[in-house]
Amino acid sequence: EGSSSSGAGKFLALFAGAGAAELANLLDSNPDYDDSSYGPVLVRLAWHASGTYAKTDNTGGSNGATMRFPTESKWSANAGLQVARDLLEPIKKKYGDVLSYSDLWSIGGVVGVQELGGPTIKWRSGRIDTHKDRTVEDGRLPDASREDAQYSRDVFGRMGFNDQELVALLGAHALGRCHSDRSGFEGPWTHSSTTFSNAFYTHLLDEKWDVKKWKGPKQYEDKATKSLMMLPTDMSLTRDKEFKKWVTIYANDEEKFFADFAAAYASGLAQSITTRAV
Ligand code: CCH
Repeated sequence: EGSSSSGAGKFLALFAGAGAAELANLLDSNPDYDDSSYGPVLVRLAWHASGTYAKTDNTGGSNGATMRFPTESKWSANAGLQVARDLLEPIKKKYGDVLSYSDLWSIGGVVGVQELGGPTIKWRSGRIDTHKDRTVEDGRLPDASREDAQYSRDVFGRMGFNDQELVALLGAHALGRCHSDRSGFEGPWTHSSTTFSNAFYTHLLDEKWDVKKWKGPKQYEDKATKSLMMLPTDMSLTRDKEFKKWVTIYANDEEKFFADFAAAYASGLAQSITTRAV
């Protein structure tokens, strides 16, 4: 990987040693947090920093770290991500001369996936923190209450992802949980929310899903245990023929899921640097 003038090459060298271990150590630094890992919320931070990308005009994306500014950090979609940004702050303090927030947040997601048993993700550096004027308009991150497949296809299409990549990326919901005080939704997708696996797809296909009866926003719960959840956007994957084809492939072949997830996540984290000069 060619290093840029940002000093990222130096960081990569550091990161391969002490930095990587320090970042990894942060993940289980608080046994009282959720299911005792910050991994899932780091994976989400990296995704939300990147998921604003629009391929047509190269706006948004991980390059720039505009979520540092209140305009973007206060979007309802980003509720709860302060936890992840604060967690990474000591690393920024220590390595800040060679490490931008945008590189740090993206590598946080990579370390999160890897430390929780997921595939190795190719990561590249070179993101530069930009001005708050580069913040894009709210509404680019997907709205979980939308159940029509075309909505998700359009949002991920704007980022440059096809159906297969969209379905592969959604498999990250094997990790972590919804928090009623963040998104309004509640609960985990799998019984092992700190293990990266293809369980999101196997549950989607194997469980029977009912609309949860509660005062909160519409979400689904599994009939058998009532302890797992699916968002309306997640459920749309079983109702579209092309999406369901990929759900079935990934439910039956975890290795293929790992490979396809790694490729799509890596490209999502890098989109705005591969196409925009730094
Ligand atoms: Fe997600 N996600 N996500 N998600 N997400 C939530 C939590 C996580 C959507 C909505 C939500 C991706 C795609 C989508 C993670 C990774 C990815 C929550 C709960 C909502 C709502 C937030 C809360 O309450 O804390 C929607 C809608 C889409 C697309 O349609 C993609 C893509 C990824 C990564 C590749 C992870 C991880 C979490 C768990 C976070 C945690 O704190 O445990």
